[in-house]
Amino acid sequence: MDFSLSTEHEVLRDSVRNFAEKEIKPVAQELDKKEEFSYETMQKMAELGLFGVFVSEKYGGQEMDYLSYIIATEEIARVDGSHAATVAAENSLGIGPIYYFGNEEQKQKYLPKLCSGDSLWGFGLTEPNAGSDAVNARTNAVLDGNEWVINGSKIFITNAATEITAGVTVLCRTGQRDDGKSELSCILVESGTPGFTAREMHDKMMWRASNTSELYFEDCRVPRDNLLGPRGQGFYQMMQTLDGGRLSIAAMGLGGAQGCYELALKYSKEREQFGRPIVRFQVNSFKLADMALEIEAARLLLYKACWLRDSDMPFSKEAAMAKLYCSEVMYRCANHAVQLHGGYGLMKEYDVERFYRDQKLLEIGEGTSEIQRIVIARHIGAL
Ligand code: COS
Repeated sequence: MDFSLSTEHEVLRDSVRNFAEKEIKPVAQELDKKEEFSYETMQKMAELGLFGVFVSEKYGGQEMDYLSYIIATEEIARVDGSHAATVAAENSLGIGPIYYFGNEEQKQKYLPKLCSGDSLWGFGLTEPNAGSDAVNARTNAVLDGNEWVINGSKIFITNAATEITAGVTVLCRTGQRDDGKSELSCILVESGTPGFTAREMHDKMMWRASNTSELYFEDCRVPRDNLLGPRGQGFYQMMQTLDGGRLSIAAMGLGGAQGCYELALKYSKEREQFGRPIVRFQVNSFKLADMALEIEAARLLLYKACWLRDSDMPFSKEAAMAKLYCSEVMYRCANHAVQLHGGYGLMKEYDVERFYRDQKLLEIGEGTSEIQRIVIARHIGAL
C-alpha cells in the first residue's frame, strides 16, 4: 500500500496553493462583504486550468484524474469557500453531465468554452418543493413537434445567473413510466432562450461571493435535440453526477478544515493570556490535536473514494461517507477555530468568521448529512 501522491499531484497542489494565497486570499473578505462574484479571479482560475480538470484535451480540458480536481478544489477551499464553490460547481455539476452524458455535437459545442472559462454552466436539479426528495421534481417538459416546451422552476442553482453563463442542464418530468413513477430527463437550456429567466439570489449567510440563482421556465421552447442522453435517464444522470459532486463538497470540507486549523494554530501560538501563548494550555492544544487528527482521517477517506473513482470501481457509498465526514470535520474545525480566536473570531476581519459561516452549506448542499446517512445505510443493508 502506497499513500504517497505522485509528483504531478504535488506540483498541482503547490501551484494551486500559491495561486490561492496570492490571488484569492487578499480579496476574499471584501468580496464576501460586498456579496460580489469576481469575474477577475474566475478568469485567473480558468487560466490556471481549474475548469475542465478531468476533461479530455480534445474538448479543451486538462485530462487529469479526479484526484487532481479534488486536490485543486481542496486548495482553493483552504483559502475561500466561495471561489471553491465556483470551481466545484463548474467542474462536477456544469461540465460533468455534458462531458459524461452528452453526444459528440453537444460536447463540441459547449465544452471548449466551459473549459477555457469563457462561459459557465448550471445544474438544475433542486426545486422549491423537491430538495432532498429530488425524484419529486415537477418541472415539466412536453414535446411539441421538434421542440421541448418547459414549464417550472429551480432554486439554489450555482453559476447559473452570471454574465457569462451559457446555459443550464435541467431535470424535467417528460412523462410517466410504466411502473407509475415519473419519467425524468435532462434537457440543455441555453441562456437567452425566450421563456427562461435566471434570477440571482441575495442575502446568503455563506458562499456570498459565489453566484446562486432561481430559474424560471415559462413555455420555454428548446430543440428536441437538446435532450441529454436517452429520454428517461435524467435522474440516474443527476445521481451519478452527485456522486462525483459529493467528492467536491468533501474536498471543500477538507480544504476548509485545513484552513481553519492553520489559522487557529498560528493564532494560538501568537496570542498570549495569563503570561503564555494560549497554545500552551492543554485545553487548547487538545483542540488542535483533534483538528489535526480529523483532517488526516478525512483526507484518507476522501482520497480513497477518489482512487476508487479513478480506478472505475463503485464509489457511491464512499462518496457519501467522504462528503458526510469531511463536512462534519469542517464544522468542528471551524467551531474550534472561532473558539480559539475568542472575541476576535467573531469579527469579519478574521477569516475564521467567514469559514464558520461558509461551512454550514457543506452539511446541506449536494445532499444533506441526513441524505448521506440514508445512502450509506442503504449500501450496508441497514435501510
Ligand atoms: N446512481 C444512479 N442511479 C441512482 C443512484 C446513483 N447513485 N441512486 C439512486 N439511483 C436510481 C435508483 O436506482 C432508482 O431507479 P429506479 O427508479 O429506476 O428504480 C432512482 O434513482 C430513484 O432512486 P431511489 O428509489 O433510491 O429514490 P429515493 O427517492 O428513495 O431516494 C435519494 C433517492 C434520497 C438518495 C436521492 O433523492 C437523493 O440523493 N436526494 C438528495 C438530492 C440532492 O443531493 N440534492 C442536492 C442538489 S444540490 S446540486
